[in-house]
Amino acid sequence: MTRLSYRTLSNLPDNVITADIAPASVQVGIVHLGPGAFHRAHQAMYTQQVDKDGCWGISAVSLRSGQLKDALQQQNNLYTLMILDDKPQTAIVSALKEVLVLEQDRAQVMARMTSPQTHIISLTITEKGYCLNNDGSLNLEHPDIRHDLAHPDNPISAIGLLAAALKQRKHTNTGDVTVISCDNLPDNGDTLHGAVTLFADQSDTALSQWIADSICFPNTMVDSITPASDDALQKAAEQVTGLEDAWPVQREAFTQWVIEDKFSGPRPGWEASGAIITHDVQVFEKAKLRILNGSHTALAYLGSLCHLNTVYEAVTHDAMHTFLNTLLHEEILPSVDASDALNPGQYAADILKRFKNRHIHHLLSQIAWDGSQKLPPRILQTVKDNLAANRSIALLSATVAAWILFVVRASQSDTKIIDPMGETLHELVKTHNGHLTNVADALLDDKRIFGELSQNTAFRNTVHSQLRIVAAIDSQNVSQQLAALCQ
Ligand code: CS2
Repeated sequence: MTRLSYRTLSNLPDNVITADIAPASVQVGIVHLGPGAFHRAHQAMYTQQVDKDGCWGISAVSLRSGQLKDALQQQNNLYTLMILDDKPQTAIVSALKEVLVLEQDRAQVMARMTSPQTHIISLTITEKGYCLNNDGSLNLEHPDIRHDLAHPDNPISAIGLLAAALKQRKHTNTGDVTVISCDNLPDNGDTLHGAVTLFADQSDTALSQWIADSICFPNTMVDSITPASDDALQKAAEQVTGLEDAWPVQREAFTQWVIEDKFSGPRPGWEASGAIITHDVQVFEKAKLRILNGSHTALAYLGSLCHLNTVYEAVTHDAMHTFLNTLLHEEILPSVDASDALNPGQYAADILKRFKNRHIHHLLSQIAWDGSQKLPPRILQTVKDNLAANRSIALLSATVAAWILFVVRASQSDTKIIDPMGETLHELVKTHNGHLTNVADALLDDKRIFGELSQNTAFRNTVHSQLRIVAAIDSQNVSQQLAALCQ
C-alpha cells in the first residue's frame, strides 16, 4: 500500500481533514520531550491549527525509544489522527518536523533546545518522568538524577536535560523560552520548576537563580481521552485514507487545554484553536485530576477485578456505574470547589458521558499502569482532604484496596507490573508470600506512595476492611461485592 507522505497527500479522499497541513519547510519553534500518543493527538493538533506564520514546527524528542523516529521518518513525520465519536473525523497532522532520540541525536537535541528560534519546550513524560518524592520535590536519590548530577553534560532524564539546555541558554542570554509541562500532576509547572531549579542548585546556584528569575513554567491542565494505538487503529486509518501510516493516533472528539498565562517569550496563539489561557489553572486541574483521572483509576483496578476490559464496559456495567456514581458524589465532588469557571457536578456528568463513548476502546489495563505514581495525585490527595473534613473515604479506600489486590495477583501470576516501582512491588509480594494482609500493611507503610497516610489508622483500617470485600469478588458476586463496598 502507498505510504502517507507529502508526495501522496493528493491521494487522500475529500473527507480527510488536511486544511492545516503545513509545508515541510516550517521552522521549528517548539521542542517537545516525550512525543507519545497524547502529545501527538492533543498539543500537536492545537499547534498545527494556529501555526499560520510557519514558525511553530515541533521537534519531537524521544528520551529513550527510537520506535517513533523509525516509524515516522519514512512518512515525512506526517501521521493520521482518528477522532472516534458519533461523528468520526480523520485528519493528517504535520506539526512534527522531526523526531529525535536523545541517545542517538544528543547534539541535535541540544541545538534545538538552545536555539534562539525555540521559544517553547513542552513535555509529556508521564508522572514517573519527573523523578519526584511523594511530596512533589525532586528525588535527588533517583538513579537517573544521580546519573545526571554526575554527568551533567550527558543527561538521561528530562530534568537533567532541561538544566543542561537552560545552562547553555543562560550563557547565550536566550532566556525567552517557556517550559510547559503537559502531564497529569498537581501544579505541574510549579512542580517542574522546583525540580529543575533544585537540580541546578546542586552544582550551580547562579544557574538555579537565573532559572528561577527568568524562565516561566506555567501550570497547565490537559485533557482528551487518547487510547494507545493498536493494529485495529492502523487498519481503520488505512481504510479511511487509503494510505499506509506506521503509527496513527486516536482520541475522542473532546479536548481541553488550560494554560497559565505566564510565558518567558513568544508563544503560538493557542487560544485560536480553543486553548484557555488563564491565571487560574488550579480550578480546572484539581477537578480533572480528581474527577476524571480519579474515576479512571478506580475503574482500572476494580474493573479488572470484575473481569471488565474497557472504560466503556466498566461504566455501562450497572453495579460498577453505581459504585462510580457513589464515589463521585459522596467522596470526590465534595472535595472540589465550585467556581464561575467550573461546576463540578456538571463536569462529572459530562465525563461520565465521555466514558460511555462506544467508539473508544480504552483499556483498563493501560490506565492501570504506574499505579504508584497515579494514586497520590488522583486518589490519596482526596483521601487527605476528606479525612481533614470528616468526609467518607470508603470508596477511595476501596480503590486503594483494589490496587493492592491488583499488585498481589500480578505478582503471583508473574505478570509484569508496569510501574517504576514494579520490581519493588513484585519483591514485596514475594517477601510476604502473597499474604494479602501483610502485603497490604507493607505497601501502606511505603511513604514513597502513601506519605503521611501511612500513619493514619482510620485510612489503614478502611483499606483493610475494603480489601476483605474486594478480595472476595468473583465472577458470580460482582454486583453484591461492589454494593457491599458502598455500605
Ligand atoms: C488516563 C489518562 O491512562 C490514564 O491514566 O487516566 O491518560 C486520561 O485518559 C487522560 O488524562 C484524559 O485526559
